[in-house]
Amino acid sequence: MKTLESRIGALKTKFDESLAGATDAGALEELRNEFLSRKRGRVTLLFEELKSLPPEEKRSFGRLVNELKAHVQKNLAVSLKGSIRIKSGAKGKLTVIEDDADRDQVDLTLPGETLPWGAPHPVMLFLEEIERIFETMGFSVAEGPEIETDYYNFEALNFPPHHPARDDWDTLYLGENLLLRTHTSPMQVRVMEKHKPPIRIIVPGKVYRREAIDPTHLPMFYQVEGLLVDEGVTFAHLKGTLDLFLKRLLGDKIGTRFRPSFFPFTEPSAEVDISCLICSGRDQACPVCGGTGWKELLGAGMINPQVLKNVNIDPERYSGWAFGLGIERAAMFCYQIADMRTFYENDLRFTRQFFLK
Ligand code: FA5
Repeated sequence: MKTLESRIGALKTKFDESLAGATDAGALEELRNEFLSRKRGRVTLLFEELKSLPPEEKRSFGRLVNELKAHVQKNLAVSLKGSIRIKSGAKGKLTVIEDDADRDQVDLTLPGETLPWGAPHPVMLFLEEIERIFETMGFSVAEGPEIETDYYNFEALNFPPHHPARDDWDTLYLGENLLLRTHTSPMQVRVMEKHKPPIRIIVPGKVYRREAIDPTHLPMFYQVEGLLVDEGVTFAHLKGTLDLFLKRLLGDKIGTRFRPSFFPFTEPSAEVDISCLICSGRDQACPVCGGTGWKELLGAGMINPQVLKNVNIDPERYSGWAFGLGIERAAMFCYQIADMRTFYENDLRFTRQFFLK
């Protein structure tokens, strides 16, 4: 056993010395053959010897031969991989030793690899534009949780349990009390709970709904909530602000229309339509406006006094308005896209063409 051990030790030393002297890929290949070739390799022959040993020696001898084999393989692999090895010569002169891994060598004269540029998603670019417009009007930007409680999403906004208006805002429930928010309006309550008037804020974010998907409806989309509370605030302020905002966002030619509507948390309530920029009312079969020439873009209204009471703001002294705008819906018109689903198909040919006007 001792002689076998010393033979293996000697072979390892020989291998290490030969490896240190191997200066090119040819020499490394020769070394590999000498030790590992299937017929006459030194390691292969040791395995042959193994067969004739008594069982008790086989185990310990086998382990040593396997260790030697692993040592040879590992060190040969490392040397072959090294793209360029630089050796210090006798007079300290550096020489570059080439091996067969030519493909790994660095050619400094070649142009570098170009990495693809990342860019914000068009919906995000559009959202930033909306934020900029409201910031110039003195609004600040806040964000809120996408997982909401029943209280903030519904109850504090005047939707008691079993209120039929809840049906329009069906969503995924996470347990009994938590749900994926169906609009950004819960943030009206959260903001008014924390801050006393004057309040002037917008809240962008994702919302979720049980929805039949079509060119203007998605089950997950972005909204921006707007909220203004102060003394002496009227519907005229709401109308003027939204009209100015929509013209700045979509251009002066845009037509706006306020239709009476119902939301439990605003009174009076309105839905705001803009003139259809896809067909300008000329296509009876327009997939966006259905030939009416108008498309709903947002819901709005004066904050219901009951909601103000819910957050301990005196409705005799203060009044306010709020609105909730669909971002993808507005972006469709801004970019003249006939189908909202295109935003989320991740087709780079589509997303790459966006830049703001
Ligand atoms: C609301 O969500 C109210 N929270 C808006 C509101 C806020 C009213 C403050 C009063 C005061 P509505 O469900 O209509 O309302 O949605 C608002 C806007 O979101 C719509 O006008 C539309 O632009 C967009 N929207 C609604 N459903 C979808 C959908 N499934 N896919 C894409 N956009 C949608």
